[in-house]
Amino acid sequence: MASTMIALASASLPASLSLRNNCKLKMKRGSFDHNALLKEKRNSFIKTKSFGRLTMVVAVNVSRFEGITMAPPDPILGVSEAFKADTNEMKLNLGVGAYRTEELQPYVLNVVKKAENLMLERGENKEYLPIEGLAAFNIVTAELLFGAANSVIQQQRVATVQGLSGTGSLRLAAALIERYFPGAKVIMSSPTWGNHKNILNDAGVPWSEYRYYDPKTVGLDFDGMISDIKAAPEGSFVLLHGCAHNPTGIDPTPEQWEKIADVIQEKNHIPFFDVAYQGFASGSLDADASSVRSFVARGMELLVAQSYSKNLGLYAERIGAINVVCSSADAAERVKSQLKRLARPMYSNPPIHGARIVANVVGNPALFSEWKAEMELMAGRIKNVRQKLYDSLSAKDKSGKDWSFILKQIGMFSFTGLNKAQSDNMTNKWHVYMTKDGRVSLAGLSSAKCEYLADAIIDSYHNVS
Ligand code: PGU
Repeated sequence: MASTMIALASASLPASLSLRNNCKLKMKRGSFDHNALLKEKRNSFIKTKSFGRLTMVVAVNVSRFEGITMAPPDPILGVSEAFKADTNEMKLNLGVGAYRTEELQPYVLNVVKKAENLMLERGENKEYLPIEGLAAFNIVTAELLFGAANSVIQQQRVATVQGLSGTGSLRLAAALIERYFPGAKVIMSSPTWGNHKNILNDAGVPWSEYRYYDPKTVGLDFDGMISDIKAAPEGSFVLLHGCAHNPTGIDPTPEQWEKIADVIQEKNHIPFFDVAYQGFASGSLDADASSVRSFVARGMELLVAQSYSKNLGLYAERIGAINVVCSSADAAERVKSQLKRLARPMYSNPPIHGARIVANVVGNPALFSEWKAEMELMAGRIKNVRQKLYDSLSAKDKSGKDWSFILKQIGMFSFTGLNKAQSDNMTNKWHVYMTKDGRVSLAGLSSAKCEYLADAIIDSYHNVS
């Protein structure tokens, strides 16, 4: 194809490009892709002129990604990046919800190491998993969540698909909602884990919030929650944290859960649980699944996303599952087939390593009981620092402020009530890294650092408005 390139300076280019005047005039004869050209023109990096069958194209030597702006740092994972860059020796990373030892080191559970040794001994292969994931994992994960004797398991009414941890499992659920419940809304607590909104936005699922946290009582706004769930359009999906609500650490009581279930049933809504902390709230796997199980016991259909990031410390293995409880085995089979269909073009099939670890730990009675003991240890360490932080705050703060809300919260986090400016002070002055909503991860705190953290909180609370 004949084509001539002529160097030319263009006066009509954006000012930012004026220094880059090494533009080229491209002349082509015959056919030309006008649609592509029009697209380019819209980006204003290419100018055209037509002379009958001749088209002149001015192609500019700039990045085709020039129009892409810098994304802001992630409000949670971005905190770890900022922490790494800080050279102060007092620095403390209470941003991400990741368990640390008393020495503030990452922790690989002993049962995980044992399971990995077993896997190595067996010399297992690295073939692709089926789209739905490892069969042995899918069985144990549903049993762990609902209880092995639960009728939904016995009657095969659960569609379980291995997901890319909690996030990926939520994303699959969102894709299912978008495809099969078009226009249906997801309602979520205010506040909630920040990524919930991103996940639903990217899946194209509309959402709104229900009241949850009451800053006056630093507790649950139960009446607000109930009336907002009631007011949502019939058939909405109600996103609920199964236990250890993130970021507030405030969970409904068993009686309140029953009332929430009543309203959801009345309004024909569909519960959509996010269970990222089973075993981490109370130290007991069963107690932490009781909200989900009480809804299931009512015969409700529901969705549950699970994660093993925290309770087995498998953060980077990306292991979790989406479970859809259906009213019949037949419906569950169809739902599962569609979840697989959604997963296939997204990531094809999930990773095997974490799935094997979970299957080995949960499926082996000795390792399972060892896991429970280790989890109690982790949950216990967090409870200890929670108590110590409260004690330090109460002893040091002479203002009479009641800090007991810290003891009422459960799970990995404490929602301190510090505002953005106060949280900024925590980081800028005290080198305490935390999310800007006032959340601190107690899983990243040691007993030795409790007093320092208390000083930082008292200073930020009283001296910054
Ligand atoms: N759901 C909730 C409520 C969570 O808190 C988290 C993790 C997840 C799901 C997803 O975790 P996966 O690792 O995908 O299984 N939240 C932590 C971890 C950091 C993050 O934001 O991903 C946190 O610090 O809030």
